[in-house]
Amino acid sequence: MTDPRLDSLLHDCPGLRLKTDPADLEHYGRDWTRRWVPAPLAIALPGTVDEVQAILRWASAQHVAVVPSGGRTGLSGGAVAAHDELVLSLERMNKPLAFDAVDRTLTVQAGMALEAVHNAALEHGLIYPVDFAARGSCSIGGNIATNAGGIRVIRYGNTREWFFTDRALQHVLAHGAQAPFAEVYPYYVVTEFAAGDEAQEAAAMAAFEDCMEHGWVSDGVVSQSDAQAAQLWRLREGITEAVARYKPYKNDVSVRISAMPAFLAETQALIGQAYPQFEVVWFGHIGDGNLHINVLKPDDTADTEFLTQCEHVTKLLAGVLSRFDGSISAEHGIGLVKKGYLDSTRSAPEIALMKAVKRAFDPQALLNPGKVFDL
Ligand code: 2HG
Ligand code: ZN
Repeated sequence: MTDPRLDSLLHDCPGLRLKTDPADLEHYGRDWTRRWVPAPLAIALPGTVDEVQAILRWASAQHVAVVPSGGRTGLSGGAVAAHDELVLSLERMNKPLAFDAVDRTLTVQAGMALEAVHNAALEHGLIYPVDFAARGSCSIGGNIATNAGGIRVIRYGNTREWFFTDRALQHVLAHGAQAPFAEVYPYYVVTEFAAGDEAQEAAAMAAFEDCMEHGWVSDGVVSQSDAQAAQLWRLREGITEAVARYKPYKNDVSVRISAMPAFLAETQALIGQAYPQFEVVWFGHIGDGNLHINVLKPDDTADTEFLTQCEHVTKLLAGVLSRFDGSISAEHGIGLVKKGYLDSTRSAPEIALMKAVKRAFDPQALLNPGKVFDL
């Protein structure tokens, strides 16, 4: 161990698992944004709450900043460690702790993967309905920290509606998925109904037929098995992975559902004018007013040039959002990607209050510093 700070950490927390290999520093120092160069001091992998407490006591005494780390599937630079911070990975703290049959609550450690939480709930006959594509690797602690997908569940706990354009579909198909229709349509919606019995299933079919009759829907396919349902979900869930190679600049915005048609029209016009040279992939969770606008980087455009152009448009977009009373962060959190735009959708008194809360819990500003604002 070369850095004397780590000897002192091990002195205060004997037996703590630490990683310092360059490959580990890189792996644990970044999230899916891939924009910042990871440069943490080391990775601590505590196995118990006592160890977490000892690490934080040490960090506070030594004035070392700490970045908590789960599955690092975040898309807004919230889990990046690029300034000599200690990464506190919760990956070993991934177990269920308790189940209360009367309260119907499941208590789990923060590093448990979302999918494992689903399975643990199912074992007790319960459903944990929050769900998204990164379920196998993202952790429940990060989900809660960013409120990820917390408002996706639109009705009765597990009816979900998602929205996406043909451009998005083309990328997923190029990535190996199977086309749902022979025809090409401008927009696609995947809808999942939680039908408890045949009457509810018939009501879902009637709703679909009604949409066809009104001309709101041009075509449709209904899954006949769990495997087919999974194939349909793949068309939506595979988008992020399918476009990842283009290093997309991600906007993650929301407005009230009633404001969505007007907001969409204005934003599509703005983006069409501002980015004629870039491919823009739209998708999201239309049922809760949440849109992901991914701008793809052309291979021949330099990273910094691309970023400068995208940030310019994000400022314009922030202006539109503020008029629509929307938010620059629907569900991915603020992070390094969006902290510069926080004041476009949060007022000065709101930000002052948020800072006061942060200061009360973290007076030395050592806990994941600078990820929402600078103190
Ligand atoms: C989703 O809705 C995730 O699939 C990722 O929130 C969105 O990649 C994105 O921009
Ligand atoms: Zn999303």
